[in-house]
Amino acid sequence: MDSWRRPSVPRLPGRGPEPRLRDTASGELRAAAAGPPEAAASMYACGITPYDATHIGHAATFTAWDLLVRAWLDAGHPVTYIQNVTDVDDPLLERADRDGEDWRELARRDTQLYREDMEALRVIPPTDLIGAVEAIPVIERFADRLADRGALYDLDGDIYFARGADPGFGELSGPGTPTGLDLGQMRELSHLRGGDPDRPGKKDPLDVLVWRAERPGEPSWESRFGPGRPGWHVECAAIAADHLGPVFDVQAGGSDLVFPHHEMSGSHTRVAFADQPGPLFARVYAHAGMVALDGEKMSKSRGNLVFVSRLVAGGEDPMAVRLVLLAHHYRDDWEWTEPGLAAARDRLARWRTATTPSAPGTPTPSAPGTPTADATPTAAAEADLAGVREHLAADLDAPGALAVVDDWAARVLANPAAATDADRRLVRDTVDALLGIAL
Ligand code: 5CA
Ligand code: ZN
Repeated sequence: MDSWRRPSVPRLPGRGPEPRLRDTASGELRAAAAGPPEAAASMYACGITPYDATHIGHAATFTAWDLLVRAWLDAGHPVTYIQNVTDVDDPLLERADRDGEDWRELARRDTQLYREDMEALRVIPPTDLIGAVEAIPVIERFADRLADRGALYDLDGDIYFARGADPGFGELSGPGTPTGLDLGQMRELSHLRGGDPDRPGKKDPLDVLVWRAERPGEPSWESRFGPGRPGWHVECAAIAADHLGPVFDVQAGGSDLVFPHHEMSGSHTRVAFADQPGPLFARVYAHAGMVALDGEKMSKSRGNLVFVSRLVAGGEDPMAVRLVLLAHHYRDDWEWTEPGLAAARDRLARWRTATTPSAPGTPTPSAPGTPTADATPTAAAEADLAGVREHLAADLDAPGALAVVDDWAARVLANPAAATDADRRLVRDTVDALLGIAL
Protein backbone atom coordinates (compact mmCIF):
# COMPACT_ATOMS: atom_id res chain seq x y z
CA MET A 1 0.00 0.00 0.00
CA ASP A 2 1.09 3.62 -0.34
CA SER A 3 3.49 4.87 2.27
CA TRP A 4 4.00 8.58 2.92
CA ARG A 5 6.30 11.31 1.65
CA ARG A 6 9.91 11.12 2.67
CA PRO A 7 11.30 14.17 4.47
CA SER A 8 14.50 15.69 3.12
CA VAL A 9 17.58 14.44 4.99
CA PRO A 10 20.66 16.66 4.77
CA ARG A 11 24.03 14.99 4.26
CA LEU A 12 26.43 15.53 7.11
CA PRO A 13 30.20 15.70 6.82
CA GLY A 14 31.98 12.41 7.52
CA ARG A 15 30.22 9.29 8.78
CA GLY A 16 28.52 8.37 11.99
CA PRO A 17 29.48 5.34 14.10
CA GLU A 18 27.71 1.99 13.77
CA PRO A 19 24.50 2.15 15.80
CA ARG A 20 24.12 -0.38 18.61
CA LEU A 21 20.91 -1.50 20.28
CA ARG A 22 20.08 -3.15 23.58
CA ASP A 23 18.81 -6.51 22.33
CA THR A 24 15.74 -7.65 24.28
CA ALA A 25 16.58 -11.36 23.87
CA SER A 26 20.12 -11.22 25.25
CA GLY A 27 20.14 -7.94 27.17
CA GLU A 28 23.38 -7.12 25.34
CA LEU A 29 24.30 -3.98 23.45
CA ARG A 30 24.72 -5.26 19.88
CA ALA A 31 25.58 -3.77 16.50
CA ALA A 32 22.17 -3.17 14.96
CA ALA A 33 23.38 -4.15 11.47
CA ALA A 34 25.41 -7.30 10.83
CA GLY A 35 27.17 -6.10 7.72
CA PRO A 36 29.80 -3.44 7.01
CA PRO A 37 28.59 0.12 6.33
CA GLU A 38 28.23 -0.56 2.58
CA ALA A 39 25.87 -3.48 3.21
CA ALA A 40 22.15 -2.98 3.57
CA ALA A 41 20.74 -2.88 7.08
CA SER A 42 17.30 -4.45 7.48
CA MET A 43 14.46 -3.86 9.89
CA TYR A 44 10.94 -5.11 10.31
CA ALA A 45 8.81 -2.86 12.52
CA CYS A 46 5.35 -3.95 13.53
CA GLY A 47 2.92 -1.33 12.32
CA ILE A 48 -0.48 -0.10 13.39
CA THR A 49 -3.84 -1.79 13.61
CA PRO A 50 -5.83 1.03 12.05
CA TYR A 51 -8.95 1.40 14.13
CA ASP A 52 -8.16 4.68 15.82
CA ALA A 53 -6.01 7.65 14.89
CA THR A 54 -2.31 7.54 15.72
CA HIS A 55 -1.80 8.28 19.38
CA ILE A 56 1.35 9.57 21.02
CA GLY A 57 2.34 6.02 22.03
CA HIS A 58 2.49 4.91 18.39
CA ALA A 59 4.24 8.13 17.43
CA ALA A 60 6.92 7.54 20.09
CA THR A 61 7.55 3.98 18.95
CA PHE A 62 7.78 4.80 15.24
CA THR A 63 9.94 7.85 15.96
CA ALA A 64 12.38 5.57 17.80
CA TRP A 65 12.77 3.37 14.70
CA ASP A 66 13.12 6.53 12.64
CA LEU A 67 16.17 7.43 14.75
CA LEU A 68 17.67 4.05 13.95
CA VAL A 69 17.05 4.53 10.22
CA ARG A 70 18.68 7.97 10.40
CA ALA A 71 21.69 6.62 12.34
CA TRP A 72 22.09 3.77 9.84
CA LEU A 73 21.96 6.16 6.87
CA ASP A 74 24.49 8.41 8.59
CA ALA A 75 26.77 5.40 9.14
CA GLY A 76 26.62 4.72 5.38
CA HIS A 77 24.13 1.81 5.27
CA PRO A 78 21.46 1.52 2.65
CA VAL A 79 18.34 0.62 4.65
CA THR A 80 15.60 -1.89 3.87
CA TYR A 81 12.78 -1.19 6.26
CA ILE A 82 9.48 -3.06 6.17
CA GLN A 83 6.40 -2.16 8.17
CA ASN A 84 2.98 -3.81 8.14
CA VAL A 85 -0.53 -2.51 8.68
CA THR A 86 -2.80 -5.03 10.41
CA ASP A 87 -5.77 -4.02 8.31
CA VAL A 88 -7.88 -7.04 9.21
CA ASP A 89 -7.99 -8.32 12.80
CA ASP A 90 -10.43 -8.82 15.68
CA PRO A 91 -10.20 -5.35 17.31
CA LEU A 92 -10.61 -3.58 13.97
CA LEU A 93 -13.63 -5.71 13.04
CA GLU A 94 -15.15 -5.22 16.50
CA ARG A 95 -14.76 -1.45 16.28
CA ALA A 96 -16.26 -1.34 12.79
CA ASP A 97 -19.15 -3.47 14.01
CA ARG A 98 -19.72 -1.26 17.08
CA ASP A 99 -19.81 1.88 14.94
CA GLY A 100 -21.81 0.32 12.10
CA GLU A 101 -19.03 1.12 9.66
CA ASP A 102 -17.47 -0.93 6.88
CA TRP A 103 -14.20 -2.35 8.30
CA ARG A 104 -12.37 -1.52 5.06
CA GLU A 105 -13.41 2.11 5.28
CA LEU A 106 -12.33 2.33 8.93
CA ALA A 107 -8.94 0.82 8.09
CA ARG A 108 -8.50 3.07 5.07
CA ARG A 109 -9.33 6.23 7.00
CA ASP A 110 -7.15 5.50 9.99
CA THR A 111 -4.23 4.33 7.89
CA GLN A 112 -4.45 7.64 6.04
CA LEU A 113 -4.46 9.59 9.31
CA TYR A 114 -1.42 7.61 10.41
CA ARG A 115 0.43 8.50 7.19
CA GLU A 116 -0.37 12.18 7.73
CA ASP A 117 0.87 12.04 11.33
CA MET A 118 4.09 10.31 10.32
CA GLU A 119 4.67 12.89 7.63
CA ALA A 120 4.02 15.77 10.05
CA LEU A 121 6.50 14.25 12.50
CA ARG A 122 9.07 13.89 9.69
CA VAL A 123 9.36 10.15 10.14
CA ILE A 124 11.22 8.53 7.22
CA PRO A 125 8.78 6.11 5.56
CA PRO A 126 9.53 2.40 5.37
CA THR A 127 10.82 1.02 2.08
CA ASP A 128 7.48 -0.80 1.86
CA LEU A 129 4.32 -0.47 3.90
CA ILE A 130 2.41 -3.74 3.57
CA GLY A 131 -1.22 -4.31 4.50
CA ALA A 132 -2.23 -7.72 5.85
CA VAL A 133 -5.06 -7.94 3.31
CA GLU A 134 -2.78 -7.39 0.32
CA ALA A 135 -0.31 -9.89 1.84
CA ILE A 136 -2.80 -12.77 2.17
CA PRO A 137 -1.20 -14.82 -0.65
CA VAL A 138 2.21 -14.32 1.01
CA ILE A 139 0.80 -15.37 4.38
CA GLU A 140 -0.80 -18.42 2.83
CA ARG A 141 2.48 -19.50 1.25
CA PHE A 142 4.19 -19.12 4.62
CA ALA A 143 1.43 -21.17 6.28
CA ASP A 144 2.02 -23.85 3.62
CA ARG A 145 5.59 -24.15 4.83
CA LEU A 146 4.36 -24.61 8.40
CA ALA A 147 1.88 -27.23 7.21
CA ASP A 148 4.59 -29.05 5.24
CA ARG A 149 6.63 -29.28 8.43
CA GLY A 150 3.69 -30.84 10.26
CA ALA A 151 3.48 -27.88 12.64
CA LEU A 152 -0.24 -27.10 12.08
CA TYR A 153 -3.38 -28.81 13.34
CA ASP A 154 -7.08 -28.35 12.84
CA LEU A 155 -9.45 -27.54 15.69
CA ASP A 156 -13.04 -27.31 14.45
CA GLY A 157 -11.84 -25.74 11.20
CA ASP A 158 -9.44 -23.29 12.86
CA ILE A 159 -5.78 -23.94 12.12
CA TYR A 160 -3.32 -23.74 15.01
CA PHE A 161 0.47 -23.66 15.15
CA ALA A 162 1.87 -26.23 17.58
CA ARG A 163 4.53 -24.33 19.42
CA GLY A 164 6.01 -27.69 20.43
CA ALA A 165 7.29 -27.90 16.82
CA ASP A 166 9.88 -25.24 17.67
CA PRO A 167 12.75 -26.36 19.91
CA GLY A 168 13.82 -22.69 20.13
CA PHE A 169 10.51 -21.53 21.62
CA GLY A 170 11.19 -19.00 24.40
CA GLU A 171 14.43 -17.65 22.88
CA LEU A 172 13.20 -14.08 23.09
CA SER A 173 11.33 -13.99 26.37
CA GLY A 174 11.39 -17.40 28.04
CA PRO A 175 13.28 -18.63 31.12
CA GLY A 176 16.94 -17.59 31.04
CA THR A 177 16.29 -14.42 29.02
CA PRO A 178 16.16 -10.94 30.62
CA THR A 179 12.35 -10.99 30.21
CA GLY A 180 12.32 -14.43 31.84
CA LEU A 181 8.66 -15.40 31.44
CA ASP A 182 7.58 -18.78 32.77
CA LEU A 183 4.76 -20.73 31.16
CA GLY A 184 2.17 -19.36 33.60
CA GLN A 185 3.11 -15.76 32.80
CA MET A 186 3.09 -16.54 29.09
CA ARG A 187 -0.39 -17.95 29.43
CA GLU A 188 -1.59 -14.84 31.21
CA LEU A 189 -0.06 -12.51 28.61
CA SER A 190 -1.46 -14.59 25.79
CA HIS A 191 -4.92 -14.21 27.32
CA LEU A 192 -4.47 -10.41 27.62
CA ARG A 193 -3.05 -9.96 24.14
CA GLY A 194 -5.42 -11.59 21.72
CA GLY A 195 -4.70 -15.29 22.36
CA ASP A 196 -7.06 -18.05 23.51
CA PRO A 197 -5.03 -20.15 26.00
CA ASP A 198 -8.15 -21.59 27.60
CA ARG A 199 -9.82 -22.90 24.46
CA PRO A 200 -10.56 -26.61 24.98
CA GLY A 201 -9.03 -29.00 22.50
CA LYS A 202 -5.76 -27.16 21.91
CA LYS A 203 -2.62 -29.27 22.13
CA ASP A 204 -0.96 -26.58 24.21
CA PRO A 205 -2.48 -23.42 25.72
CA LEU A 206 0.18 -21.29 24.02
CA ASP A 207 -0.53 -22.57 20.50
CA VAL A 208 -1.69 -19.73 18.27
CA LEU A 209 -4.08 -19.35 15.35
CA VAL A 210 -2.53 -19.34 11.92
CA TRP A 211 -5.82 -19.43 10.00
CA ARG A 212 -9.18 -18.57 11.52
CA ALA A 213 -12.10 -20.23 9.79
CA GLU A 214 -14.79 -17.92 8.46
CA ARG A 215 -17.41 -16.79 10.99
CA PRO A 216 -20.78 -15.41 9.92
CA GLY A 217 -20.54 -11.73 9.08
CA GLU A 218 -16.72 -11.69 9.06
CA PRO A 219 -14.56 -11.12 6.00
CA SER A 220 -12.85 -14.22 4.64
CA TRP A 221 -10.54 -15.38 1.90
CA GLU A 222 -10.25 -18.75 0.18
CA SER A 223 -7.25 -20.83 1.11
CA ARG A 224 -6.05 -24.43 1.26
CA PHE A 225 -7.43 -24.40 4.82
CA GLY A 226 -10.86 -23.30 3.64
CA PRO A 227 -12.37 -19.80 3.77
CA GLY A 228 -11.07 -17.66 6.64
CA ARG A 229 -8.49 -15.08 7.58
CA PRO A 230 -4.91 -15.16 8.82
CA GLY A 231 -3.74 -15.06 12.43
CA TRP A 232 -1.75 -12.12 13.71
CA HIS A 233 1.71 -13.58 14.35
CA VAL A 234 1.91 -15.35 11.02
CA GLU A 235 1.05 -12.07 9.30
CA CYS A 236 4.26 -10.42 10.50
CA ALA A 237 6.44 -13.53 10.17
CA ALA A 238 5.31 -13.99 6.55
CA ILE A 239 5.65 -10.34 5.49
CA ALA A 240 9.11 -10.11 7.10
CA ALA A 241 10.34 -13.32 5.45
CA ASP A 242 8.91 -12.31 2.08
CA HIS A 243 10.69 -8.95 2.02
CA LEU A 244 13.76 -9.48 4.16
CA GLY A 245 14.30 -13.22 4.07
CA PRO A 246 14.22 -15.49 7.12
CA VAL A 247 17.25 -13.73 8.66
CA PHE A 248 17.38 -9.97 9.12
CA ASP A 249 18.86 -7.40 11.44
CA VAL A 250 16.19 -5.86 13.67
CA GLN A 251 12.66 -6.75 14.74
CA ALA A 252 11.14 -3.67 16.32
CA GLY A 253 7.97 -2.96 18.24
CA GLY A 254 6.58 -1.72 21.52
CA SER A 255 7.30 -3.73 24.67
CA ASP A 256 3.71 -5.04 24.62
CA LEU A 257 4.72 -7.09 21.56
CA VAL A 258 7.55 -9.08 23.18
CA PHE A 259 5.16 -11.86 24.13
CA PRO A 260 3.33 -13.43 22.47
CA HIS A 261 3.71 -11.52 19.21
CA HIS A 262 7.44 -11.46 18.58
CA GLU A 263 8.11 -14.73 20.35
CA MET A 264 5.55 -16.37 18.06
CA SER A 265 6.65 -14.67 14.84
CA GLY A 266 10.19 -15.88 15.58
CA SER A 267 8.89 -19.32 16.38
CA HIS A 268 6.89 -19.54 13.13
CA THR A 269 9.98 -18.50 11.15
CA ARG A 270 12.27 -21.00 12.87
CA VAL A 271 9.87 -23.81 11.97
CA ALA A 272 9.03 -22.60 8.45
CA PHE A 273 12.72 -22.29 7.51
CA ALA A 274 14.11 -25.12 9.63
CA ASP A 275 15.95 -26.40 6.54
CA GLN A 276 18.21 -23.34 6.61
CA PRO A 277 21.38 -23.47 8.70
CA GLY A 278 22.14 -21.00 11.47
CA PRO A 279 19.98 -18.74 13.61
CA LEU A 280 16.80 -17.45 11.99
CA PHE A 281 14.57 -14.37 12.22
CA ALA A 282 15.87 -11.15 13.83
CA ARG A 283 19.46 -10.88 15.04
CA VAL A 284 18.43 -8.07 17.38
CA TYR A 285 15.10 -7.26 19.04
CA ALA A 286 14.36 -3.61 19.86
CA HIS A 287 11.42 -2.82 22.12
CA ALA A 288 10.07 0.60 22.97
CA GLY A 289 8.60 1.53 26.33
CA MET A 290 4.92 2.31 26.76
CA VAL A 291 3.59 5.84 26.83
CA ALA A 292 0.94 6.48 29.45
CA LEU A 293 -1.65 9.13 30.15
CA ASP A 294 -2.95 9.75 33.67
CA GLY A 295 -1.05 6.76 35.02
CA GLU A 296 -2.36 4.18 32.52
CA LYS A 297 -0.81 2.84 29.30
CA MET A 298 -2.28 4.79 26.41
CA SER A 299 -4.35 2.30 24.46
CA LYS A 300 -7.17 2.27 21.98
CA SER A 301 -9.05 -0.23 24.09
CA ARG A 302 -8.87 2.04 27.18
CA GLY A 303 -9.50 5.19 25.21
CA ASN A 304 -7.06 7.38 27.20
CA LEU A 305 -5.48 8.81 24.10
CA VAL A 306 -3.63 11.91 22.97
CA PHE A 307 -3.76 12.18 19.19
CA VAL A 308 -0.99 13.65 17.09
CA SER A 309 -3.52 14.75 14.49
CA ARG A 310 -5.56 16.63 17.08
CA LEU A 311 -2.52 18.38 18.54
CA VAL A 312 -1.43 19.46 15.08
CA ALA A 313 -4.94 20.54 14.07
CA GLY A 314 -5.03 22.61 17.27
CA GLY A 315 -2.00 24.55 16.04
CA GLU A 316 0.74 22.64 17.83
CA ASP A 317 4.06 22.62 15.96
CA PRO A 318 4.72 18.96 15.03
CA MET A 319 8.39 19.58 15.77
CA ALA A 320 7.49 20.38 19.39
CA VAL A 321 5.53 17.12 19.55
CA ARG A 322 8.54 15.26 18.15
CA LEU A 323 10.79 16.92 20.74
CA VAL A 324 8.55 15.60 23.52
CA LEU A 325 9.09 12.08 22.15
CA LEU A 326 12.85 12.56 21.84
CA ALA A 327 13.11 13.81 25.42
CA HIS A 328 12.53 10.21 26.60
CA HIS A 329 14.75 7.22 26.02
CA TYR A 330 12.89 4.88 23.68
CA ARG A 331 13.11 1.92 26.05
CA ASP A 332 11.66 3.83 29.03
CA ASP A 333 7.99 3.92 29.94
CA TRP A 334 6.86 7.52 30.33
CA GLU A 335 3.86 9.71 30.72
CA TRP A 336 2.52 12.39 28.37
CA THR A 337 2.03 15.67 30.25
CA GLU A 338 1.28 19.30 29.41
CA PRO A 339 4.45 20.56 31.14
CA GLY A 340 6.42 18.11 28.97
CA LEU A 341 4.91 19.68 25.87
CA ALA A 342 5.57 23.21 27.17
CA ALA A 343 9.23 22.31 27.80
CA ALA A 344 9.52 21.00 24.24
CA ARG A 345 8.07 24.25 22.84
CA ASP A 346 10.69 26.21 24.81
CA ARG A 347 13.48 23.96 23.60
CA LEU A 348 12.35 24.34 19.99
CA ALA A 349 12.24 28.13 20.32
CA ARG A 350 15.73 28.22 21.90
CA TRP A 351 17.19 26.02 19.18
CA ARG A 352 15.53 28.11 16.47
CA THR A 353 16.88 31.36 17.88
CA ALA A 354 20.36 29.94 18.38
CA THR A 355 20.57 28.59 14.80
CA THR A 356 19.15 31.67 13.06
CA PRO A 357 21.94 33.15 10.93
CA SER A 358 23.47 36.25 12.44
CA ALA A 359 22.63 39.66 10.98
CA PRO A 360 25.20 40.87 8.42
CA GLY A 361 28.15 42.47 10.12
CA THR A 362 27.80 40.57 13.40
CA PRO A 363 31.30 39.70 14.53
CA THR A 364 32.21 36.03 14.67
CA PRO A 365 35.21 34.55 16.49
CA SER A 366 37.04 33.54 13.33
CA ALA A 367 38.09 36.29 10.96
CA PRO A 368 34.79 38.13 10.46
CA GLY A 369 33.71 38.74 6.93
CA THR A 370 36.03 36.28 5.24
CA PRO A 371 33.91 33.73 3.34
CA THR A 372 36.33 30.84 3.95
CA ALA A 373 36.14 31.31 7.72
CA ASP A 374 32.37 31.16 7.59
CA ALA A 375 32.20 28.16 5.25
CA THR A 376 33.92 25.80 7.68
CA PRO A 377 32.38 25.10 11.05
CA THR A 378 34.55 25.54 14.12
CA ALA A 379 35.93 22.60 16.06
CA ALA A 380 33.34 23.22 18.77
CA ALA A 381 30.43 22.69 16.35
CA GLU A 382 32.15 19.63 14.86
CA ALA A 383 32.45 18.23 18.38
CA ASP A 384 28.74 18.74 18.90
CA LEU A 385 27.98 16.77 15.72
CA ALA A 386 30.24 13.99 17.00
CA GLY A 387 28.50 14.11 20.38
CA VAL A 388 25.01 13.77 18.88
CA ARG A 389 26.24 10.89 16.71
CA GLU A 390 27.78 9.08 19.68
CA HIS A 391 24.62 9.37 21.76
CA LEU A 392 22.38 8.07 18.99
CA ALA A 393 24.72 5.21 18.14
CA ALA A 394 24.65 4.10 21.78
CA ASP A 395 21.17 2.54 21.90
CA LEU A 396 19.44 5.61 20.42
CA ASP A 397 20.08 7.87 23.38
CA ALA A 398 17.97 10.77 22.15
CA PRO A 399 17.86 12.56 25.55
CA GLY A 400 21.70 12.56 25.58
CA ALA A 401 21.71 13.97 22.04
CA LEU A 402 19.25 16.72 23.03
CA ALA A 403 21.50 17.68 25.94
CA VAL A 404 24.43 18.20 23.55
CA VAL A 405 22.35 20.57 21.40
CA ASP A 406 20.95 22.28 24.50
CA ASP A 407 24.48 23.04 25.72
CA TRP A 408 25.47 24.45 22.35
CA ALA A 409 22.32 26.57 22.17
CA ALA A 410 22.84 27.87 25.73
CA ARG A 411 26.39 28.97 24.88
CA VAL A 412 25.25 30.70 21.70
CA LEU A 413 22.25 32.39 23.28
CA ALA A 414 24.49 33.71 26.08
CA ASN A 415 27.04 34.92 23.54
CA PRO A 416 25.96 35.04 19.87
CA ALA A 417 29.58 35.53 18.84
CA ALA A 418 30.35 32.03 20.19
CA ALA A 419 29.23 30.50 16.85
CA THR A 420 29.82 31.22 13.19
CA ASP A 421 27.03 30.96 10.67
CA ALA A 422 28.71 27.79 9.41
CA ASP A 423 28.34 26.41 12.93
CA ARG A 424 24.69 27.34 12.94
CA ARG A 425 24.18 25.61 9.62
CA LEU A 426 25.97 22.50 10.81
CA VAL A 427 23.91 22.31 14.00
CA ARG A 428 20.73 22.85 11.99
CA ASP A 429 21.70 20.06 9.60
CA THR A 430 22.72 17.76 12.46
CA VAL A 431 19.41 18.23 14.24
CA ASP A 432 17.56 17.74 10.96
CA ALA A 433 19.44 14.68 9.66
CA LEU A 434 19.85 12.77 12.91
CA LEU A 435 16.95 13.89 15.08
CA GLY A 436 14.43 14.70 12.34
CA ILE A 437 13.80 18.17 13.75
CA ALA A 438 13.43 20.90 11.12
CA LEU A 439 14.35 24.24 12.67
N1 5CA B 1 -0.55 -4.17 14.37
C1 5CA B 1 0.06 -4.62 15.59
C2 5CA B 1 1.50 -4.98 15.39
S1 5CA B 1 1.72 -6.13 14.11
C3 5CA B 1 -0.07 -3.57 16.69
O1 5CA B 1 0.44 -3.82 17.78
N2 5CA B 1 -0.72 -2.45 16.37
S2 5CA B 1 -0.95 -1.24 17.39
O2 5CA B 1 -1.63 -0.22 16.64
O3 5CA B 1 -1.58 -1.69 18.57
O4 5CA B 1 0.45 -0.73 17.82
C4 5CA B 1 1.38 -0.23 16.85
C5 5CA B 1 2.76 -0.07 17.52
O5 5CA B 1 2.66 0.90 18.57
C6 5CA B 1 3.28 -1.34 18.17
O6 5CA B 1 4.68 -1.41 18.04
C7 5CA B 1 2.90 -1.15 19.63
O7 5CA B 1 3.76 -1.87 20.49
C8 5CA B 1 3.10 0.34 19.78
N3 5CA B 1 2.26 0.92 20.87
C9 5CA B 1 0.95 0.71 21.12
N4 5CA B 1 0.55 1.39 22.23
C10 5CA B 1 1.66 2.06 22.68
C11 5CA B 1 1.92 2.95 23.78
N5 5CA B 1 0.97 3.31 24.63
N6 5CA B 1 3.16 3.44 23.93
C12 5CA B 1 4.15 3.10 23.05
N7 5CA B 1 3.97 2.28 21.99
C13 5CA B 1 2.75 1.77 21.80
ZN1 ZN C 1 3.59 -7.40 14.10
